[in-house]
Amino acid sequence: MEPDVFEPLLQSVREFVRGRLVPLEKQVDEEDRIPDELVAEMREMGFFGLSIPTEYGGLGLTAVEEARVAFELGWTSPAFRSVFGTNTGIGSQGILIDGTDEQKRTYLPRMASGELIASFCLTEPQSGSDAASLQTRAERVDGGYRLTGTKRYITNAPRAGVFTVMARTDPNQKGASGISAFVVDAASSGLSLGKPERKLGQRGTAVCDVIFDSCFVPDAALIGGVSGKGFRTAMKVLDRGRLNIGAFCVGTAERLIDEMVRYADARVQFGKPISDFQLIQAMIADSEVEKEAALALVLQSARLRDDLQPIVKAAAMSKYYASEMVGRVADRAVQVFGGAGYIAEYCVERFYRDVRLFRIYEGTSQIQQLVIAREVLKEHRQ
Ligand code: COS
Repeated sequence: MEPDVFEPLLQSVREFVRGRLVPLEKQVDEEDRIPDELVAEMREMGFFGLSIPTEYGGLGLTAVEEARVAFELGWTSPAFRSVFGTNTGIGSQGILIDGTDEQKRTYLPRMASGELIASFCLTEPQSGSDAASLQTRAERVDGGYRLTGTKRYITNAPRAGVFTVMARTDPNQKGASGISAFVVDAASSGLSLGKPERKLGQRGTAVCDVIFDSCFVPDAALIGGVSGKGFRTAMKVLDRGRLNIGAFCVGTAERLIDEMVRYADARVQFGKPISDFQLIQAMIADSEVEKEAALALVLQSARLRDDLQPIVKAAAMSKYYASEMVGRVADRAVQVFGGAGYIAEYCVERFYRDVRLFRIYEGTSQIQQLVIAREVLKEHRQ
């Protein structure tokens, strides 16, 4: 995007986040739902199509531009982003990266407009970090496949109109090669949803099981029209998703530092604002340094992606470092607030709960470490 188009867009996102979303954070946390009128406003702002190419009706942002938008969005509760985050991320990317032209034309424009919510089904009750061990079956039948199995903790499933589903098409291949990816309509017969989960944080984000009971999907639903490639599709989708989570964490850390500083300036103990005390300053300094380091890492990784370079290691490093970083920053924010930090009246209590998930979903910190180490070992052995 031209800077004279992108910069005003970024400014309008910032104003919407700070003026419209921040005042609703507490309500969303308490009611565990996003107001409908807000979803309509997000559609108007183009949020659902941030990363979807313009030819399919999206804004077609580059990875760097998307990261900069995520820095702004990270300023507020992650529940708001979850409304459209699967459309710009893991719900649409399988089709975008590996889908056929027809699949792209059929789904992406409606995802970009927000008319259709997309969601991503990889995790299962017995398959989390070991994604290649998934057990959901896709049996070949006349004209298509029948899917049977349960997908667990699926973000946005209660709102979704379509799912990207990873299922095993070759029961003789126990690992990654036997897995294929499908686009499955939420209205398909044999597809049902579990009850919405109650969670530690990120209230307002909708999460539940997606259950397939001999659910028929036509041949046209196979992503890319080829079987056995679904695991790789899922991994490519996650590479991109991880980069985005890293960016979002940077924005949240910025917000937490802002909260910390404002509180420390206002709170008086021992006759002066606690921001005058060096032990408080140390927490602010450490948070700022780590946030800036994460920001640099995320932007560098996004540039690699824009240059069409491999981002497996860069995306894993961004998510790993930024999610751990924001966990530490949230912890310090609670500490600076003292007793108030533990009270729900203050937003740091909520952010402390919300950021915990960043170290888990789209690959735990331990999986990121494993991915990073594998890549480093490969590079050095070469
Ligand atoms: N991009 C493209 N292809 C990839 C890839 C990537 N990022 N990562 C792996 N692959 C390919 C590999 O090249 C390999 O292909 P070949 O058999 O042709 O060589 C295949 O996929 C299997 O990869 P690998 O052997 O690395 O699989 P593992 O079972 O060892 O698993 C991890 C790899 C652990 C990294 C993977 O299962 C993972 O990311 N787990 C976490 C899952 C997750 O993030 N879940 C979150 C829920 S979704 S919100």
